[in-house]
Amino acid sequence: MKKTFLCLLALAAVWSGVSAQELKINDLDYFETRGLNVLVYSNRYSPVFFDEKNAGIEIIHHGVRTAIGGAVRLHNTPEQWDLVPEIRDRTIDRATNTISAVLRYADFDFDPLLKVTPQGRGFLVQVWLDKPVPAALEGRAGLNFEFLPPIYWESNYMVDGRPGIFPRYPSSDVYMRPLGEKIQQIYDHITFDDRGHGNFPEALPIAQGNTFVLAPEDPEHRITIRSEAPIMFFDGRILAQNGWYVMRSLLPAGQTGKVMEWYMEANTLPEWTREPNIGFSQAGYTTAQEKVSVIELDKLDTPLTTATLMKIEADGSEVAALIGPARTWGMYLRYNYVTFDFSEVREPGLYYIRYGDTRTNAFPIDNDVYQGIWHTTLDVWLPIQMDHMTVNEGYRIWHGTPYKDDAMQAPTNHRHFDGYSQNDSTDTKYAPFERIPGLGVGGWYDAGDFDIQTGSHNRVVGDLVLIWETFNPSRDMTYVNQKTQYTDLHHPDGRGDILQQIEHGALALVAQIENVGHAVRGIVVGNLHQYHHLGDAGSITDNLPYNPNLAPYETDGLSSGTRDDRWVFTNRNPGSDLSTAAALAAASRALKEFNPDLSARALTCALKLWNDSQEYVATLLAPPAPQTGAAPAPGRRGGPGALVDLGLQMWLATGDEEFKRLFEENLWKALDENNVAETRRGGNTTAYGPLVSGLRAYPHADKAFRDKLEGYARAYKKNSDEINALSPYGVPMGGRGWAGNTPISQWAGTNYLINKYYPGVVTRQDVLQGMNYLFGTHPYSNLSFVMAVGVKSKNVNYGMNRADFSFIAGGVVPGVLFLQPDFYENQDNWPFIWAENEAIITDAIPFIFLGLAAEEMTR
Ligand SMILES: [Ca+2]
Ligand SMILES: [Ca+2]
Repeated sequence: MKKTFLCLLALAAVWSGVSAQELKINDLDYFETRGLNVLVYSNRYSPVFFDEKNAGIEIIHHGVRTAIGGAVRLHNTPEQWDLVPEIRDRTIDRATNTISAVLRYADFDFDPLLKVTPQGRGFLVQVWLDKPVPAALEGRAGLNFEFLPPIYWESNYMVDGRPGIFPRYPSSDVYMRPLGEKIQQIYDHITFDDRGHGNFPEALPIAQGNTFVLAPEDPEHRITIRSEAPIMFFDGRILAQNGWYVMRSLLPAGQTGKVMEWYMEANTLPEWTREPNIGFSQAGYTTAQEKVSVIELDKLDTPLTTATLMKIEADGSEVAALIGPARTWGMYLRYNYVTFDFSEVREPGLYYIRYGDTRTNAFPIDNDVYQGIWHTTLDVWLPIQMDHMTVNEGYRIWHGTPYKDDAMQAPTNHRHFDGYSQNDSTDTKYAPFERIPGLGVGGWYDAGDFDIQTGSHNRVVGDLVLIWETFNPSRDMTYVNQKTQYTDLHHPDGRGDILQQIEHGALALVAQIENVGHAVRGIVVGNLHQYHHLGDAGSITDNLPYNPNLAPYETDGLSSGTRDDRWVFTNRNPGSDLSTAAALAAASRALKEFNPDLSARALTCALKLWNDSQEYVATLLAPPAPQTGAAPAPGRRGGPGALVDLGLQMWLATGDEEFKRLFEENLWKALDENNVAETRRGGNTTAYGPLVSGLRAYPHADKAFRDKLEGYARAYKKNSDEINALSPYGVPMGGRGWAGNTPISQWAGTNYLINKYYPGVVTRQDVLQGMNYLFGTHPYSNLSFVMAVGVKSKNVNYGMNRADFSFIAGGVVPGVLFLQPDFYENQDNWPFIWAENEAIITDAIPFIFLGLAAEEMTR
């Protein structure tokens, strides 16, 4: 075996004569050659979600990120919540063309050094140790690399010359080990439900050898790995559907120095350039609107000087409608951009764009392209997310009624795995694990993980009321029955769907205040083996309240001995109380006639939260403490901004002048404190939240208020323009940690409100530009980010049906995720990257608003 290995090394030395293929560290500190990038810890593991499959040594192969997770790992097939190394140190050494990283597993005092150095046509990955592998990690610590399964589906591999087929679906072997041998997962949570057997599964390799070639038949994706230590091939999907293909070699016991070396070689196509990505709106354009395609080019591609808009007639014949200049925009991150303006084409019809040999799919130009553009999101996506409901569509049940056993008090001093925690107090009258009654009502999944996040619910209810009060949409395509907990799609019931959704959100929030006494952080499953649920949420729990007098898995038909009821994280947060009060005050207005009883209860709850918060409000109103170098007092965190929306919503709900004063005084303070267009970080809506509140007050305000607000609207427009000019897309790009579609929708929606009251300040185009972006004028691809809306949209999203590589129509995905140092990505063959593909409720509602705005503006 060793002899073969040496021969192959000699062969590699011959190939290495092709110097054009050599990887070099570029200005952005990653290895680059034409068609190939190797990133060494440019991206790190998440401190909250751990292994997001965005960290380690990563390979961008012909423009697509196909391999990740190059690291010393402790498992054959690491799951999201298995221990991840910290990165203690990362060194770029240009003199030796080496990037190295010191990894650390603190639990084992284990600090392997990883070194990556180009050699010949490939690169070496080495593991160096000061001390031998700790005894507890012998046979556990290994050099791993993970490969994206769909890239290698329908192709083969070769291990030491023997062929094999990449498994399209996982069915390789596993074996069970006693639980005592399990390396703890994050915070001692556990992903595997052992049903009381005290064991856990571990994957066995599919193949093993010293030379492993992925896809020998496919020059675009062929990768060769050679190692003196055997390389094992595992299918990570056997334990977790979001697992990747794993290549792994175990580190030897009892050795120090260079203990492992892989030679890796990713084949590159000669003179490869990435196919142009012609960005345009998959929803099409109105005849009068601005129409600019943004064409994303490989930086080595020679830009063409023209592009063509082709018109397609009913008989299939084609004619050039416009040959226009492809104007240089320039470099943005890793690509070069040109734009093609075809605004002058106003004749309704079907068109496509041709740029060199690349052509887009056909799309419409017509005056009604935005009419009803929001219907799928309201009619299909949002009702499917309804918690505490059976949701039916035609012949299909999307899910049964989930969480009939909601919910129990979370234990004290508990650190949960999804960002929740409970301190040493419950802040309620309930004991840990005691049932809190009345919570099995209302709310929405959020969204891939089925929890009730109160903060998101506040925003959704507030945004739905904004939609109701701005556009008054009476659309009724959904049957909702709260009494029988049954929702039926495409089944009008004589009641407006927006109001039914506001009611559904208000029911969940009111239930918290009435039964807990204040707003809670959220309601979520307590066991990690429940949390990663895929499919119908109606089966996450047994829907029977927990009964400690029964044994686990035993039931008397009314209760159960399995402690699977969701937990309520109840620590009181006055900032959260205020935003819940604002949402409930807003809901009380919208529901006044629709559901008078719930409307009154919502207002009572809002006033209770307000009255309970006076001490906290005083800290918000106090002048800022002089800077002492210490962290700001926690009470100041929200600043006056926390009172703006609260004051507005309470004023509009009660007519009380006290609230009007509270709103106005804090509005100007908040607008002065915040750079109102500071949206580029993505997800930060508080900065322009006060401006939206100000605009909402416009119809109720006097001339002095309106004139003063106009100044801030102008400042917002100026700042937005500066941010938007940073990219060729003309929108506030974000996307660090979580992709940026929500702030882009909100920015465009805010522009609608400004245009409505101050038409000279922003144009209609500032609204429609948000639509152009969401519908395909964006980096990476030109698919619509609104599932099933537009001619071509994304094929997968991170929803309840993600394991089926499917989507839920009308959902809006987060969009392009920024990966350090220069790569925007939105995978469409792999739904599991949530920061790109998880359609969430707080993204859907701003899109409905924007859709109604575009519909009205172009009617
Ligand atoms: Ca209805
Ligand atoms: Ca239960």
